[in-house]
Amino acid sequence: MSPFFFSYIKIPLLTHNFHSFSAILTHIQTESMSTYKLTYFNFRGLGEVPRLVFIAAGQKFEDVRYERSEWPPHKAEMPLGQMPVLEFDGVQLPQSKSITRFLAKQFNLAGKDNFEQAKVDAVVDTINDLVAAFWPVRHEEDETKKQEVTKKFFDEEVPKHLKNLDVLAKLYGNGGPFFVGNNLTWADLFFYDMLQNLLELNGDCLNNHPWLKQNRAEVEKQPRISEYLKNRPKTPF
Ligand SMILES: N[C@@H](CCC(=O)N[C@@H](CS)C(=O)NCC(=O)O)C(=O)O
Repeated sequence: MSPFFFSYIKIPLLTHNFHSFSAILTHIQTESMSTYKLTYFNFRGLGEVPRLVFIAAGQKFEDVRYERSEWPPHKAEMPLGQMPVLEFDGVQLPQSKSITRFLAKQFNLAGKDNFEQAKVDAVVDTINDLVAAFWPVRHEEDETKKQEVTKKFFDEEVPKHLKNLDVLAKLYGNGGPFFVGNNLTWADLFFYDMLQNLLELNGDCLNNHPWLKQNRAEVEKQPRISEYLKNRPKTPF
């Protein structure tokens, strides 16, 4: 936007509601100039949900992806020696959930008000419980033990956590296809991505959860997401 645009539009502000209008202008100015760079490995992992937030919002961002072999010299560049890291207007922010929550708030994918945001967070924390239960499956190296923990996970853990998510969807979804308030939020994106890991191991795991299955279908249907899913790098996790 040219500087002329702002000097032109500021003239009537002197006689109108200066404070709110100038706040909007500041927001427009800041937003139009903001830059976003997300650095992570070249897989979905903890980087994919923030990527999906950018995509769903139609927000341009620099998607920097390191291969494992490229990582060691970059570790010291990151505040906590880990990724993902978001660089927002030149300042680094670590921690995947903090990054995603910030981006979701920036682009109105975090819930419309404070309480909706808390509902979204409750869904996110419930998905995190499922992620924590998945940890032993993901990290077991011994093939025989891996089969045992995987079976136990799908028999005992998954039904419990999916049931919890069904409960929250019923409480907060207003009868619609999204977890909170009839709108897509980052809770839907997080669930979409997490479930991909589970569905790759057991394609039937959502069969007793039609609402959750439909929720993923609705995410996939979002035009920008659907385009991105077709074109993103194919990675094992
Ligand atoms: N709590 C952090 C964990 C970050 C993390 O564990 N990142 C891993 C990749 S998934 C990493 O950077 N590993 C490389 C290293 O530690 O050198 C988050 O949620 O962002």
